Amino acid sequence: MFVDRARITIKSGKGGDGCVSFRREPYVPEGGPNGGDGGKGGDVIFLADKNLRTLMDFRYKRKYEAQNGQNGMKNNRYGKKGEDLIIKVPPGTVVIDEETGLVMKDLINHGDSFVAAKGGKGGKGNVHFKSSVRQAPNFAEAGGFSQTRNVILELKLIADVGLIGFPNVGKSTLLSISTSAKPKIANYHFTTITPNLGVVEIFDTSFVMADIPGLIEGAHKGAGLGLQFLKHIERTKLLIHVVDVSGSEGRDPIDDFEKINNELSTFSERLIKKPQLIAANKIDMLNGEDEKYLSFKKYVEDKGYRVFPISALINQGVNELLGAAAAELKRLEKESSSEEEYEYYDFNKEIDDPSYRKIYTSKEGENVYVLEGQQLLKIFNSTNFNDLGSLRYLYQYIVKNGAIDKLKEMGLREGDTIKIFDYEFEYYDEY
Ligand SMILES: Nc1nc2c(ncn2[C@@H]2O[C@H](COP(=O)(O)OP(=O)(O)OP(=O)(O)O)[C@@H](O)[C@H]2O)c(=O)[nH]1
Ligand SMILES: [Mg+2]
Repeated sequence: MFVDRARITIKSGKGGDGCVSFRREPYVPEGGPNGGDGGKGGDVIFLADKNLRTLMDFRYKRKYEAQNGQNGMKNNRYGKKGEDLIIKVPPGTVVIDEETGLVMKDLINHGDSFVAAKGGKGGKGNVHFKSSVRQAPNFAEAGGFSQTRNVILELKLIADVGLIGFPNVGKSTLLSISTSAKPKIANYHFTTITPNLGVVEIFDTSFVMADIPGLIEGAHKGAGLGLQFLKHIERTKLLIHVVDVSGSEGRDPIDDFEKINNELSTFSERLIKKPQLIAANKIDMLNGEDEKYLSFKKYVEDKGYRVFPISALINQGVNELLGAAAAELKRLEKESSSEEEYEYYDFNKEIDDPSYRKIYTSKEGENVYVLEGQQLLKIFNSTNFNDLGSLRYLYQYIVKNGAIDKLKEMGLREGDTIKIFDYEFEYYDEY
């Protein structure tokens, strides 16, 4: 089975919490703080591995979690770092953030990798919060959050040349005669239901050729098997458009040619702009009706394409076609490095410490301001509300981030209420 799309959920590890602890020594009544830091949570990393060819595994396992960081411990011991989770995917896999629909990374080559979900930072132990005025910090920092996201994996075959055409025109036959690939060949439509790849070796060079299921009218809308495979050929550099020029199924070659190109251009602008060589196949079946071929050839050449009369069955004309393909690839290589034009996910927008959202509400003439935010929640969760030092740390964080200034701009006055999650306090200037 060939699986070319999967949806999975990934979750990075939460950071370990910092520890609150104090030295306990005989004859030392008030030992200093010695709570160690929590370990960082593990990252979720995608890695392209050439030993994989499909996304099949992702059908059966859909949840992927990296390890949490261990909490800090007393005696200044660090919590262990959570282990990263490395998810191997075949080269050619595009990783898409489901929520935004944006491409996070295009893992083209073996060894390409990236971090798709960052592990939370380890929280600082209370040993870090000791100061001249705060000898016994009764709080520590909570570990950073884990990140959960749904990602879509899309595998696009990476071939240099794509074979396209109606069903039964001889695409697989051409692949089998040109490479060591052994695709199924039979005299009915949709013999090929998943793409096949083969390596063509010609002269002193080689290239990868992909045979995809036959296209039919409406393929761009999903008719036949077309749609899911059109995107595979988006990545090829060159197309070989195979046409049954003998019209053995009662269709007209010119009409076939136009219909397929029409599907390509409706699917994407880039696809129709790809260079095409035309393989006029099954010439062994012309039975003297050469003008059928000749009128096709003239029509197509007038449109600026090069035509190669071949018989894939009896291996006639195939070398000329493949030689031309190799030469065309060389030329294209010099011309450009065709990078995919995706809109990429912006990792910089992913703010580790989001500033607060400030929601202004008015209740019975009294103003209530609400502070929110991931980082704030983290500090809030670490706060020991019975400890003045801990409260002060929370408050300093708010001031340091300019939240009080912003609220003042919004009209914050003495006596107004500031709400932080389920905690409310009255604001006084001297804080
Ligand atoms: N006479 C003749 N028959 C051919 C030639 N090439 C392919 N065929 C026959 O055409 C039929 C279809 O060939 P395939 O290679 O399976 O065609 P395909 O384009 O891969 O078809 P789908 O996978 O269904 O899209 C088979 O019976 C082949 O033997 C040729 O050059 N001459
Ligand atoms: Mg086939």
